Amino acid sequence: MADKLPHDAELREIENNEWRQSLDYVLQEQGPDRVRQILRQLQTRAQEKGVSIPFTANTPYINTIPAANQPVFPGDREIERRIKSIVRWNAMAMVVQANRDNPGIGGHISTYASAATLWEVGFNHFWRGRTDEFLGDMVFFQGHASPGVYARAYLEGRLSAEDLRGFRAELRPGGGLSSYPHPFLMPDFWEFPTVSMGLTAISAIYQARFNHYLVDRGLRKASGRKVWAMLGDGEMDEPESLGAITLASRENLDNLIFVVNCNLQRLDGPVRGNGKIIQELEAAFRGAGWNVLKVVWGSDWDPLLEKDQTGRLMQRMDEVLDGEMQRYTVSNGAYTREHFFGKYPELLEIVSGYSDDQVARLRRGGHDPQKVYTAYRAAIEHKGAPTVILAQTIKGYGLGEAGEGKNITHSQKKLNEDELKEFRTRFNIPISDEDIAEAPFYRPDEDSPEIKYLRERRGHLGGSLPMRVSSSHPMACSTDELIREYFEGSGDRELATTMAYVHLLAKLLRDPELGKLIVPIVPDEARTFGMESLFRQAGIYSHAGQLYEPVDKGSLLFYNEKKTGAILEEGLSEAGSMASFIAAGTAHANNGVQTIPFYTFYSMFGFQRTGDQIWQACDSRARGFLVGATAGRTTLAGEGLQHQDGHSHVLAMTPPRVKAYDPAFAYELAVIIQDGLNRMYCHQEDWIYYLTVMNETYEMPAMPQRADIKDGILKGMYRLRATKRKGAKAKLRAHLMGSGAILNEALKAQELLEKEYGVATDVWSVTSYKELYRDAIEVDRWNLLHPGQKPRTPYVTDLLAKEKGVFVAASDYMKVLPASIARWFPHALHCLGTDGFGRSDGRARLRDFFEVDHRYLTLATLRRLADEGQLPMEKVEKALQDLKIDPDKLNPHLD
Ligand SMILES: Cc1ncc(C[n+]2csc(CCOP(=O)(O)OP(=O)(O)O)c2C)c(N)n1
Ligand SMILES: [Mg+2]
Repeated sequence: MADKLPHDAELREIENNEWRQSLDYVLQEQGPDRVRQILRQLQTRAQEKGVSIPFTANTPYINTIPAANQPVFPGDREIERRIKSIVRWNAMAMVVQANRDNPGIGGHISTYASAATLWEVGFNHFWRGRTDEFLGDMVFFQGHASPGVYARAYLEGRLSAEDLRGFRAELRPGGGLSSYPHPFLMPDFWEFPTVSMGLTAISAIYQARFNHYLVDRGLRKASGRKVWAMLGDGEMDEPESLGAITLASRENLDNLIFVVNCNLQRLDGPVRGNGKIIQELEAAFRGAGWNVLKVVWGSDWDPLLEKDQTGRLMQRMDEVLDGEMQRYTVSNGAYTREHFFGKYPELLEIVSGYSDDQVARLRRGGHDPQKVYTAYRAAIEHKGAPTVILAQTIKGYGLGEAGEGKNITHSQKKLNEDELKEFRTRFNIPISDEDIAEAPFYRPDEDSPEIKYLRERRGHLGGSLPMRVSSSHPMACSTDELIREYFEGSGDRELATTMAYVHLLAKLLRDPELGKLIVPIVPDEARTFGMESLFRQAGIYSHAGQLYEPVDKGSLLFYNEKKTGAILEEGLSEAGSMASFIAAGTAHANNGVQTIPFYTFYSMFGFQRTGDQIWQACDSRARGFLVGATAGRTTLAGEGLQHQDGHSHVLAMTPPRVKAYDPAFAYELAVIIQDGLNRMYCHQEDWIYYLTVMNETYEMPAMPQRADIKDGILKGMYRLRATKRKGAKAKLRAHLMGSGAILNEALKAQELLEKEYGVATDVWSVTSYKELYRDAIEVDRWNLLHPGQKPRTPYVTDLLAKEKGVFVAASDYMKVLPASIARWFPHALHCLGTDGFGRSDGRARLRDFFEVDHRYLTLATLRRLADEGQLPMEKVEKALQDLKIDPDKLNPHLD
């Protein structure tokens, strides 16, 4: 309603004051809970009377914890500021030196410059190191701010100046420091690879949940460890950053703390120039049930807020856009006075006693140790929910003209002499004008107050971090009995490899030694793979237990949630499941216990969908089994284009620490899983085993009684069934290589070739093209580098050395897979495969469409024989007709 008379406005102001004073009184007399109660009551009352209160998940744009509630800062502010300045200098100098020695080598200055206070308060007061009794807090450091971690490790005496000079020069003699946190490259130092933006947040959430899981399963004692994720505000745009936050609140993960460094910039420019990233994130996290702590303004703003009787300053803070805040950073105090405070006369009034310099120096919350300490303390004390701290900072803080707050600052790698001087002077680093151009590192003496203080603080917190220690104990290798039954075959019972796998997994879970370490992980797909039998046996993990009676309680395989459950049923989240796989697969290092993850997923949604996390798992040195189920482009019938996986084995070629197998029979599967257990858990090798299993049922044969079989399975190929034709009957010779379910097509083709076409045919089972390829390139490399020595031969070449005839390979994956090893065959290899998009249809028609069934294997064999001049081409033409192959059919590669 518009004001009718001037005194209406006055009356309203009096009324406002009365309400405010009442609130102040209640707060003072009865505390915040009572205030909350009354406000809720008033809200309900208003709603009853038909007054709708618009929903807002936001609080005003001020610090969540008011100055009056701040704890006393326990440290020595002055010494901590000195230490921070020195870390800042060295972090900057590392990048400058690296780019001077090797122009264009890259690195980041501005990110750590903005995060320094957020990290130093953590290092000095919160982040606990690893001791004999306590495994330490887990800190995920924002990847491209790594120079800050290295620079601190230098002051702590963990790295030398020479080490710092090796930043981004890992291949120099003696090695160097990796650009980003890579446990694979620095296994004693980095714990969590973080630089693929977005993966940090989801990894930290599932890690925090996994830490509870270990306690609930009795594998570790509760210790109060915290998981800290230091994130960038631009990084929060990645779907994985926010995609799992409801899990953290649903699981009450009060052991988890996110710190988002809101420097309002990403790589190209502002994160939200036209809005406010802190408010946007606040709403998202509050909506998800997190404890949100905003650290927006530094202490210098407190007296201004106190003076702000009318609420105008708060209003202005709410209004101001991030793009404008960034503008104030690059402008002087007069500009900020005019444009920020100048919008309302009463604001100009409250800074009237401030010089322009003072206005310019009004600090952002994330650069104020008191404010940061206050938030961190509240975060570690908060119970029942995870906490996110949203701290406003300035990107490139301290770089001045060289980039502070500028849009180019992310890419700033060099500072000229004047800029170095300015930086040195601003942070008071004792480096002379003569030396400045070199940007030398600076470390105070061992007995200086700074080094003593820093050591005392880290000593108090249990030692340095990050620090990676692989500390679990090797297991005994005694699985022979367990897997023996799979060597015997299934008789006339038809099984799918998925069934054999689930059967074996169930046995492993029952094993007295291994069972407690097995972590079955599955997205919302257990029933698809026939894994529901494990629900009852192993239980589905739920910290809360099962608070309801499941609808299928009466059935044998009821939905069985329990606190000690082993299965991580992650719902429909392959990304979440991968994050759990990494947490379980790295427990040997990060939790001192060797859990064994078996992550079973729809194979199409593995390497294709979460390939970056699989890469991250390898970098993390995770160990475990990835099991792509319902695999094979033509074996998974009906599902069509987005489900039928005919390329995961090609993608599995890419991560160096992945072994990939495409077994056809239960005994092959068992041999491979046993090898995985032996290597990873008995011999402590860092591997990930990828296995594809299928849902086509057939009789599982017994393992041939030959000494070379196991070795062949693991090396990637063995002769499964040799021809019975000998002598004159074996003039025409062929070898068929089959894998997975397509191996059965090769066996069928063998019969056809032998009976109908008189070709003596051997069938070989290829369990792993990747293993064959890896071995062959190793041998090639060795030969190249050792010209004076007797050349070695690859396994596949040795195996086929005496074989005559033609060679044809077929799998349910792309042709490039067998083609990858073709050049080590004694003769040309004809490759069949499933390049192209899948179709929804039955197996027989799919195999015809993709040209991988026994008919095509037969045709390809005859064609090769004709090409070699051993058969007239007319025979091939005739066979094409006999086999009912239509040469004008759709082309699966393109159609
Ligand atoms: C998935 C992914 N995409 C792109 C990059 C390249 N990259 C590195 S840092 C960065 C910007 C990060 O901005 P922000 O999260 O705000 O961090 P800041 O440096 O501002 O602290 C980009 C795009 C990456 N590391 N990961
Ligand atoms: Mg940023």
